[in-house]
Amino acid sequence: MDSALSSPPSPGDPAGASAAGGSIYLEDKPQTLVKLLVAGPFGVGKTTFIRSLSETAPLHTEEVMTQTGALVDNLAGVRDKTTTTVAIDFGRLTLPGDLVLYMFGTPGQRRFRPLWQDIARGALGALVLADTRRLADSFEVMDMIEEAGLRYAVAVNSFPDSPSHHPDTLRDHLDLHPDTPLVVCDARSRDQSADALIALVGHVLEVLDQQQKDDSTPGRQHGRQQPQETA
Ligand SMILES: Nc1nc2c(ncn2[C@@H]2O[C@H](COP(=O)(O)OP(=O)(O)OP(=O)(O)O)[C@@H](O)[C@H]2O)c(=O)[nH]1
Ligand SMILES: [Mg+2]
Repeated sequence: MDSALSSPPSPGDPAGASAAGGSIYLEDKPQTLVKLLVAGPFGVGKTTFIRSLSETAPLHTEEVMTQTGALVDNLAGVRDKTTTTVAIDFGRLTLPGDLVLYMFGTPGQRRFRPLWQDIARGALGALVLADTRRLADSFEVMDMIEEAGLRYAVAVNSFPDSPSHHPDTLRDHLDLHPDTPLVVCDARSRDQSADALIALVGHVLEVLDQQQKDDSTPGRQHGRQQPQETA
């Protein structure tokens, strides 16, 4: 597993499939299927991220935005945006080592909580996208993820006019647990997006590994939160 995580999938050829042009069918061999969420506030780059990484033509549910939406969604930093995702994004990425990641892009606003809870079922972890121009906008989704007991990593997307901060400052602002991975990425870059997702997968697998070790320790209590099912 480590080897799969230490070498990001080659752009355009993760495990033999080309981005957005690969076979929609998985190879006929044992593979580990993992469901992950890509979550974050309005306009932070969720659709872009999944589009950059998916080896099959990603599913998107983009619709033209209306004036009404401006009343509820913060348009700061995304003034030129003309469409928004009205349901989910979905994409797939196969990593070397027969690990198949299913990515579900979900809105981060709390008003979508019922939808969010359905999509989150069975997920192993979540990648939270954040923008330094409006870091606090990611808090709602981080809260929902924590309430759902999911492990997560944070990817700070680089937009041209986003202020850059030292990672320690970002961690402080986001109030991250020391173990929670934080990466900076440009969601339009396949390599950088892959690195962000791999940071999440590495974190989730480490946690699961530790939990398995703890569970096999004689006399250990099982009262804490259990790992999520895989898809
Ligand atoms: N410079 C830069 N632009 C980005 C990045 N990620 C996304 N964008 C741009 O930001 C805009 C919004 O990106 P989307 O992928 O639509 O964001 P989203 O989170 O899916 O938006 P909603 O579904 O409406 O919540 C698009 O014009 C992207 O090209 C990034 O990392 N860097
Ligand atoms: Mg979107």
